[in-house]
Amino acid sequence: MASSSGSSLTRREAVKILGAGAALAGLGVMTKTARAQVPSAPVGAGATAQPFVLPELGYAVDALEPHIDARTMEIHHAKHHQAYITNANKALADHPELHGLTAEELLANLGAVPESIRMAVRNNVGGHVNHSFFWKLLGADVAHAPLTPQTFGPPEPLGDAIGRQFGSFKGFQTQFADAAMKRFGSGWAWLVVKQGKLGLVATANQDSPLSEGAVPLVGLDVWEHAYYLKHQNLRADYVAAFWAVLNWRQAEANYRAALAS
Ligand code: MN3
Repeated sequence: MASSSGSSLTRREAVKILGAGAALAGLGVMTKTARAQVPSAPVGAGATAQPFVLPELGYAVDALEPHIDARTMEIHHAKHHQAYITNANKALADHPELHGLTAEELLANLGAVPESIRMAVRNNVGGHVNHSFFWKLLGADVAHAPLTPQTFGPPEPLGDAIGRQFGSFKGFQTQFADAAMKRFGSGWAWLVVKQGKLGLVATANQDSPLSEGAVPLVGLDVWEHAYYLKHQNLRADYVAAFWAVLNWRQAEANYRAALAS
């Protein structure tokens, strides 16, 4: 663990070093691509300290039935997410100079991560952050409510912002589903806020919107491991089911945090 190492830096020190682009040959941090000015990390999804550990789901694995099945949740959380965490910690183990950074800060400053571990950090820290975000966004308390705009429309001010940006809540749902369907292969569909404006993006693999300076508000894992046991090849069915388990209160909290940061 970094905290037991005499050579480890505090988070503040590490951020300062990454931001300053100082002479870091001895630490192995300095790269040609290190940015002169590292922006403060967008942390709308919360800050995750190292070493990374598997967060609790916050609800039973069968809580999202019938929309997302228990076996999928069990494997997705305990196996897939854990694997990202294990591999992320392994990649960072020999880089104590980075241990003071949160997962979100690493993703927001990938260019400053040593090239030898950059892809491992991008994929596995990304996987950890994305899945931690996803579990919180799903809600057992809304799983069995009827699919109506009245019960599922996002609360203000996010609901208002969605209406302004996408014309209507329905319009947003259509465009979000479209982004999720057009993401070829594995990846994620996102509702993000960037410089105060809402937008839709679809990322490949475990790439995070944080790496593009955007803060995720809603995200859907469209890797087959997220839906194949129940929905098989029918991604559209899974995307439709997502609306029944999406916890808009969490999305709203993400939005408020992003606007405040
Ligand atoms: Mn997944």
